[in-house]
Amino acid sequence: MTTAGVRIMGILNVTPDSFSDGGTFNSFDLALAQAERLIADGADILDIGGESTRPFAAPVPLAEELQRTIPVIEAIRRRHDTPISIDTTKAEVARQALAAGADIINDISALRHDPGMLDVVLDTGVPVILMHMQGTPADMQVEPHYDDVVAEILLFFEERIAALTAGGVARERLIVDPGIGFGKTLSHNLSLLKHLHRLTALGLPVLLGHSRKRFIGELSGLAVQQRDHLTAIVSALSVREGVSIIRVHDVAATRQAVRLAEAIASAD
Ligand code: 8Y7
Repeated sequence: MTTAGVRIMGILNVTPDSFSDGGTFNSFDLALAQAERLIADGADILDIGGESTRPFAAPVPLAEELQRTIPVIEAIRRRHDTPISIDTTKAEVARQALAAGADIINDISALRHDPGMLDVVLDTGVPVILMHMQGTPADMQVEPHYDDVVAEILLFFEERIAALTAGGVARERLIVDPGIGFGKTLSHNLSLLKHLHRLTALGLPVLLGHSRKRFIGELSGLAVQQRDHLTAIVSALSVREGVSIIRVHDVAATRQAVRLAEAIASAD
């Protein structure tokens, strides 16, 4: 089996709500320092987001999201060539982020939230990550239900891919992501991880975003800051399932896990 070229996306959250002074100056410096760390650890892509997408999170106003993300993208781009993805569901944020030097759109709504997003994709031709989510961040963890989670997510992507290619988007620009934790119970998440290879049948790169997520806490009892070693194990397993991009907080541990999984996969 070949696993060549698995890429690691380092997570850069710019969400000042976690700081007591609420100041964006503080979050700007912290974000830049974190970006330097992710790049030094070997991130292939930086995913920059200014919109909290945790379950039950309140939406972030446009001006606030722009103020959080655009200066950080500009500052990173002045210093580094590392590809940047903009984690947003808003067309205006995506447009300004791309103008500031971002290269990829990471839209957790799979281009369903903002009708203007399609034009941004058509105008710029950048790659787009389409993530599956049942519901919205505000209600997604209220009794998620599927008859067959893998089949339904495959169908969701077939429909999204058909709609977007009919709208003029090149199929080769699309990346699919099952959206671990977005409107899924523990057993839904585990089924998706077990059958991840079935998503590769779409013929598009698959991205996995499992880092430190609640399903790991549910299985282990570990707090969020203590989940990086279990995240790395899931990363190694996902390499065997054929994923192309792994979205994580701890890039250094992921790099080691991917190298190990690739070495085993390429043995005689
Ligand atoms: C994902 C994501 C988050 C994911 C993609 C977290 C922004 C929650 N998760 N984007 N974003 N896939 N594509 O815990 O799984 O990181 S936010």
